[in-house]
Amino acid sequence: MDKSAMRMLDANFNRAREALRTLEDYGRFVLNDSRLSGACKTLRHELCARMTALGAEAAMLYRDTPGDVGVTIKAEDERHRDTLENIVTAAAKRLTEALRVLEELSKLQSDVAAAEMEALRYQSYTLEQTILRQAHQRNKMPPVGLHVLLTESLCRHPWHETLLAILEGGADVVQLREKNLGDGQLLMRAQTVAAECRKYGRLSIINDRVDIALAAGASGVHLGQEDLSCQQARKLAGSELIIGISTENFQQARNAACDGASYIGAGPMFPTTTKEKPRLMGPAYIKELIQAEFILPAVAIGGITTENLPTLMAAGVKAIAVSSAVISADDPTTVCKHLRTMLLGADTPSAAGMITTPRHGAPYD
Ligand code: TZP
Ligand code: MG
Repeated sequence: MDKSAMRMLDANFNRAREALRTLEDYGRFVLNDSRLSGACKTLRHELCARMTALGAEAAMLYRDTPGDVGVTIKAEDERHRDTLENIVTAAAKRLTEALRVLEELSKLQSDVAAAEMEALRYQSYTLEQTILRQAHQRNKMPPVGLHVLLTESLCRHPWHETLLAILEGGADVVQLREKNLGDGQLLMRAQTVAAECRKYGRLSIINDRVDIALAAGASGVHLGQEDLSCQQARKLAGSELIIGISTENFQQARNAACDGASYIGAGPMFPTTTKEKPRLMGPAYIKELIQAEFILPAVAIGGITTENLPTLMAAGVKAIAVSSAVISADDPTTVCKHLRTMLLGADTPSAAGMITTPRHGAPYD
């Protein structure tokens, strides 16, 4: 390789390594995901080994930063990033771009060297997808708040009246949970829930049915372990729809995060008659998630009332999902306000808290 090729080799090796370090630290400090962080580290070490074989040490001798005409060329947005996720997106792009250049340069040495670099590039695409999928979902569901599950048969008052009562009471999220409605009726109900939630600036989630959630224009879908998998739901729904996954243990929570979930349900916390054949998990499970600083918002569910909520709060719980204690009550508005005040010290959601921050500027450089 001549001097110019060596300078390109040196610059792109640095780019790829620095980008990998950024991704590695995001996996480590933000996602708390040792597998992802470890995968970045392995890729970084493999890259270093390939580069040694290509003579990268010698390439460094040709480095001339003061004489580099590219140093002063800056894209408009390059110095500004709004979110950690924008930083990570830019790093992932930088990595794949740099690996492509290194692959091209490797062709000057041998077919084998180029094929090896190509293999690293493909690995980096998968890594990029896994990290960005998690990064993108991270801020979809506020980590604090009251979810109310709405099921007509459990309502003390007519369902629509109950819906308005819980919205008046400050529910941050309404989850429509109807197991026995025909598809047409379910869609109409979902459309009403989505529309009323939108008026109040709250989120609407449809239990079990990604198709109905999409058709109704709801904010999201909630799926159990026996429903359509999170991966399949993401394929159908794309990245925008909120996907919540019910989990009973840490492994299920970790899988949900990797598969593109936006939040997880954790429970049942306490005995409940709302869910059929519940397997009681108790507060210990959500405590484990909180202590591990789990990447996604965890919503405690199952038999939660104003009486037992303090036990969960003592474990650090910040988001709860409640059905019968609210919708079977004579005055759902008051129960919602009470739960919300206990949880957050305020009984009305601030609209600002519910809206995800818009992402300004192209996250590339
Ligand atoms: N998943 C775990 S417990 C539960 C679901 C759907 C039921 C929650 O309802 P309730 O009435 O608040 O116990
Ligand atoms: Mg289900």
